Amino acid sequence: MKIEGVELLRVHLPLVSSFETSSGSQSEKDALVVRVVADDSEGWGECVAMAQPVYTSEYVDGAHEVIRRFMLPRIAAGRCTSGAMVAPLLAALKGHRMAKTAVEMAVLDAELRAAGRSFASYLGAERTSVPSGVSIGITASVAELLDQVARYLEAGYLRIKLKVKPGWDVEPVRAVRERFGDEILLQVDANAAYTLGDAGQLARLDPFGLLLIEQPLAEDDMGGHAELARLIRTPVCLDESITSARVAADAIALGACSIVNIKAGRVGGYIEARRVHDVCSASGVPVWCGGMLETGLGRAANVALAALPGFSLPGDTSGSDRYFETDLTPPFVLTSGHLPVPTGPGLGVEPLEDVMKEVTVSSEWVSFPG
Ligand code: OSB
Ligand code: MG
Repeated sequence: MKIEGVELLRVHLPLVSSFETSSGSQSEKDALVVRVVADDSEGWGECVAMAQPVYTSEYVDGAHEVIRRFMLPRIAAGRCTSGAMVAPLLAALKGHRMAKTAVEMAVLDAELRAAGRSFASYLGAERTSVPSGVSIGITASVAELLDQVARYLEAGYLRIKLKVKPGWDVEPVRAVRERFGDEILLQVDANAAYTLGDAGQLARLDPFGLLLIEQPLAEDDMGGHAELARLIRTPVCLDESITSARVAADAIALGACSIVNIKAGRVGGYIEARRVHDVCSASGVPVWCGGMLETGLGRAANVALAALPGFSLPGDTSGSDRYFETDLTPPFVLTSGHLPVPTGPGLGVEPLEDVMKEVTVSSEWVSFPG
């Protein structure tokens, strides 16, 4: 495979409903799509960086800039011919893991399409479908939250995740348990909105039998999470804090988490995500696949990742219609609460040409020297 050039596209997709977390509200998906064109193939990547640096430090305009200015020249100069070469070629660049992931994903897709091999097979997936959970944003009222939970349970979602923040935690959790019972799989995600001083308040969630609490404290507060884990009964799961397989191993050794949310974009690639999975599996730590409101491109890769054997909890791998009226790709549709793992070469899905044309707001072509 010889890469001839890379197209960087920006697509704007309205969300079916705005998504509110402890760090703000979002009503549109602004995605950076990377299209690698090789002599014998083509590949697609999606950058999950959000419009603003409120989840992690990356943001989509910054990712676009760092890919164009620093990453593509290294990929070109390094005569990159495989997905596995991307991370080593970009290793001298610090951080920017979501940007790196998008480049790796596109190169890997091109490589695998040419080889007739699926992402799932490459990553070592063992399942043909994955159980789906749904992440529900903070709502204006408890009544509205209960309506949403009812709708998603009816649609077949196997696990509910509620976004929480100080002032919106025990009350919504209690309301959901009272209305839908103790049987439903329920977890919460704080997106780092608490401090260790809130341990008493977080312990008030103990009676509700939550699967886990995700990222209660700051990204860099490993010690705090370890201390908190000793003070509450709800298992602590880390999201933002887990930036690599090495960090995952340290977090587990420290007792900062007993469950890990894996997002490829957050750890710098699907290959590193597999390493996080391997590290956690070796320690008996369950993992699940997080999400970043991906289009069908990122969703296809996530579903393949979530089919690895250590992903023993339902992920934030929801159907396309939970996010978009019209997805970039043919939609992912839930069947009995599961999404099918694509089996075709590479991602197994491609953007729909007419949809792409409709939602693309800019594109640029970066030609690689012959
Ligand atoms: O913290 O898991 C998170 C979305 C954007 C950024 C961070 C998070 C999320 C979600 C939604 O919870 C997951 C999804 O459905 O894609
Ligand atoms: Mg999270």
